[in-house]
Amino acid sequence: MSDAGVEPLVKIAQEGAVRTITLNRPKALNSFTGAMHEELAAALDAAQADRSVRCIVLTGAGRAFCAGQDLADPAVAPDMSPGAKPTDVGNVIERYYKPLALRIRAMPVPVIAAVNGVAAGAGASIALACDIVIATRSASFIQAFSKIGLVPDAGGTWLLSRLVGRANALALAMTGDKLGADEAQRMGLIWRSVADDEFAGEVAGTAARLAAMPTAALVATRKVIDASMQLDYADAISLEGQWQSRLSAAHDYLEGVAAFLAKRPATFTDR
Ligand code: T3D
Repeated sequence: MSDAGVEPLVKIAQEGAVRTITLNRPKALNSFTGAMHEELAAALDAAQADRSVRCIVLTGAGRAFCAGQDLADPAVAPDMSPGAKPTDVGNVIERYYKPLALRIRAMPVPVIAAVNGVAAGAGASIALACDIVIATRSASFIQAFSKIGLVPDAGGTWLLSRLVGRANALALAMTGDKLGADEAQRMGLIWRSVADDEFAGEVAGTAARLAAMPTAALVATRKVIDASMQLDYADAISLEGQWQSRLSAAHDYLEGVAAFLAKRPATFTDR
């Protein structure tokens, strides 16, 4: 679908220390084109560089979060003409989705996926790459890849099996069945499914709460939890200790302890 002469493909808004980035191709269910990838990368660059940002919310405009790759994008759509060279989808993954997924997991602030509607294909993988996934009850997650002859990508295989175990991961990926938000929460795929009329408040409240917390420690928590998946128990404890050495020399630890002892709210500033 052409986006010529229309609104930005990614909208940016800020409230307090919370930066909301909205995928904005609602007519195509916010599916990814190369151009939308470029705008999203720029939005993440800007959020990373702006020290007033202490939490990012990634969401979608309209009724979907994101339907994955735009299958009609001329840059990636298969050329159906006889004898045409196949489109190498692997190149698209390397060029766009891998940097995006890695980027989200390395952001210097917590990232919330506010899944406002269907998250399909790479759209689901990108939502699951975020630190905390909150979905509206009517939202759903679809491993759409098998229906078009592909494997889950953009980190999908890695994330799915770790989040919900091999049995659930394989069944979701092979069937491509729609998984409702309540069931996704029950399975451990996401943090929380909330009633549609409470969704905006829940997302805003969680984001504001995280933004007021010790950002550097939250990001270190992500790093240690991710790293610990590859470590044995003893090495994970050592890694935790290394981070405690680093964090306990920083402002936020001293402030957190001082505030606790003085029975006052803490003001965290590290990022
Ligand atoms: O190059 C590569 O392939 C790289 C690989 C990337 C990884 C992937 O993400 S592969 C998976 C790609 N995504 C899909 O296969 C999902 C395709 N979409 C759907 O299955 C359905 O749209 C949904 C289940 C997500 C939602 O269904 P429904 O009935 O609520 O909506 P709809 O009517 O199907 O879609 C509404 C419109 O959005 C429609 O356009 P129209 O007819 O109103 O002009 C539909 O074509 C468009 N749309 C939805 N998904 C995509 C899309 N257009 C392009 N690409 C899409 N992925």
